[in-house]
Amino acid sequence: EKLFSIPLLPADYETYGALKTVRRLSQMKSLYADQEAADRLLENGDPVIYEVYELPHPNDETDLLVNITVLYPGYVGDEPYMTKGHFHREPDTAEAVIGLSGEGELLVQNREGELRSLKVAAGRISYAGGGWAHRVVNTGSENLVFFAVSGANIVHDYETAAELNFKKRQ
Ligand code: M6P
Ligand code: ZN
Repeated sequence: EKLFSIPLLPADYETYGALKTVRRLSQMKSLYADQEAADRLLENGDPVIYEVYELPHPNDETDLLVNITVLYPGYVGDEPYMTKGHFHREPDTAEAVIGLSGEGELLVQNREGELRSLKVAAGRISYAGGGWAHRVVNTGSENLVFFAVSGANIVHDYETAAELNFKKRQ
């Protein structure tokens, strides 16, 4: 449906038919610096790191991707939980992150290796223009819930972003 008005809440997204993707530690283990700490966590289960709620949409350049993500609080060693992080494949378009609750950072790194950190909090917008790989880190002790908007025709490039190894610096 190309016209809608719904609350910015995961439950309302689900009622509206959102696809929920659950990301567990085992699916992104190699991205964390402390592999032994990750192995220890995995011995006691496979923690959910984050959940993405994506409304059904056409992959059309005239539409927008309007996701809500719930990023849980926690650490792998001394590294806070984070999303996988990605570039957008060409055309490398922008993305905006609007905090709904909790606090964290939008970590971005470009292809020249420049690393920047932008604050994510309720009522703030953080904007990553094209060419910046982006990931969100939960630096707080509560769920970090954020809304992200990008072009609906983006293709996630996780491989190039993983090579950057962009991290929350302590
Ligand atoms: C935000 C957007 C999505 C992304 C999600 C999880 O909602 O950036 O496009 O899928 O975060 O991030 P990632 O794909 O890097 O795991
Ligand atoms: Zn993106």
